[in-house]
Amino acid sequence: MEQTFVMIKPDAVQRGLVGEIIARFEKKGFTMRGLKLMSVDRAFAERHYNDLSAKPFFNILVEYIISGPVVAMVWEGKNVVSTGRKIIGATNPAESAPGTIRGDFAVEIGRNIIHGSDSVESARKEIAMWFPEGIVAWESSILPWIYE
Ligand code: DAT
Ligand code: MG
Repeated sequence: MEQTFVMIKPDAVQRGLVGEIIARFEKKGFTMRGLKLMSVDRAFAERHYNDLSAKPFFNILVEYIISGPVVAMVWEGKNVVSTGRKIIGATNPAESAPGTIRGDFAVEIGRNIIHGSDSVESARKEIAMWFPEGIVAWESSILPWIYE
């Protein structure tokens, strides 16, 4: 089963949106395999966003991610990487559709409240980096009601 890494950013933690965001993935039918509140340091945030290091907004982005605690999660399910990105919505909340997390709760690109892996390969790398201790092995008992 596919897995993705999702991070609730510091603005959403401050705004009390953690429960709402988790509920969207839960109610969809995905399985939570990892969950922790943590603060990350600059070097860690820079490594997470390594692919964007040449972008002019890189430093602002890193400052944002280290500005408060974040919630790191692993979600599992069929096509969870691409479906998770759809649940999250477009990068710029000005273009995120209503009904998506960013479309419903965010206004600006620099406060877009959530991260989700963009491919199965990035998910693998991000899960290894954010959950070096491993994720939780369990099987949801409702899977036969989600999958035919
Ligand atoms: P996403 O988070 O949708 O995967 P991304 O990986 O391209 O988007 O960029 C990572 C984050 O960087 C994004 O959530 C917000 C910020 N960002 C992206 N493009 C930006 C831009 N043009 N100006 C300011 N911040 C930007
Ligand atoms: Mg990205």
